[in-house]
Amino acid sequence: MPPDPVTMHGVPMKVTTARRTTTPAHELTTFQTPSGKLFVVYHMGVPAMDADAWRLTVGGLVDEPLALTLKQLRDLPRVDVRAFHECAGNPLKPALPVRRIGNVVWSGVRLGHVLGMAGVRSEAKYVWARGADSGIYARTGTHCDSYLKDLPLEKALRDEVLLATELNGEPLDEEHGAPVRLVVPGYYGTNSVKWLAAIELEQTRAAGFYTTRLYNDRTVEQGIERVRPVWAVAPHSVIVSPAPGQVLALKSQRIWGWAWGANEIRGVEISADHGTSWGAATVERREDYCWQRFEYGWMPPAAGRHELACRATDVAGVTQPARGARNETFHVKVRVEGS
Ligand SMILES: Nc1nc2c(c(=O)[nH]1)N[C@H]1C(S)=C(S)[C@@H](COP(=O)(O)O)O[C@H]1N2
Ligand SMILES: [Mo]
Repeated sequence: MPPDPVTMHGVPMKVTTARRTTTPAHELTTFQTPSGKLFVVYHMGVPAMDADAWRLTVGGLVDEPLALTLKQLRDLPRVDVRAFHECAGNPLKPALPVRRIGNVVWSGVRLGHVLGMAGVRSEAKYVWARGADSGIYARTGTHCDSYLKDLPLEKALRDEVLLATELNGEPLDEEHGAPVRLVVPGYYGTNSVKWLAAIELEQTRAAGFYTTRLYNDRTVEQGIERVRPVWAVAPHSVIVSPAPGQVLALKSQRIWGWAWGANEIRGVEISADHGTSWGAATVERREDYCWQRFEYGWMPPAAGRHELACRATDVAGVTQPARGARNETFHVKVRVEGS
């Protein structure tokens, strides 16, 4: 038997405070976001990982528990997955849009490959993933002995879900989860557990702070409270150009940006009149789990201040709401000069 994963969390913390960085949409000018421009989020700090001592334990409802070294993991078949990466935002204010987004290439081993080696028992329904970080979630003062998340086994077995060791072709750096992190394309970033230490196969959802108190969207439908785990990413879009406050000439302008979601985006619309009318942008097809570029030709009706908005609709027909959600419609204010 591998060691009980809980006892592995003797990993000392190198940094003991949270960090959250955001790159504004108008700086996301390239299809692949350079690692230095990719947002960073951690809730408790950065653990002092020792790559030589690192083991990934795989336990719970499996035929053969594993404890893989980094070398053993690296010797398994390696794949690349290109995907958008989006933070769900402040888990205490789930309706607040933060628009932490990027589009990167992850490389590593399919989680499904390792689960196949361990042999998942038929009773298993969820995969629990634990990071080696521990400490205090400062916003509530809650102490946690690990960052524990879960996802449905069905999603965990999909080809895009990786035990990643590289970001944009370089070894992961410590802030992005070195030596190994989970990556769950199509799901919010919170599920992509960094500094991965243990995988457990279970029948139920995990009873941790980050899976019960935080990261569950609560809505009331016909008087009944519904709780939805913050898993699949809702359709979302941002305008990259023009930038906020940009001064434009009174002539035809190209508006462009990115749209993404768990499902492919089938359309993006632009409004320059506070949502009274919308025009269809052209949208590129999706590759892997990447964001999709959209473009729209806009003729400013007059000089003066204007507000541009964009909203995406996915192939299931779901559209970004006007307000009150983390994926609410994005707006940018510009000024048009000329006669
Ligand atoms: N172990 C661990 N994994 C974590 C977190 C964390 O605090 N601890 N934060 C999550 C959140 S909320 C996000 S949005 C992503 C951010 O990944 P990045 O910093 O590599 O962009 O990591 C996720 N994985
Ligand atoms: Mo996040």
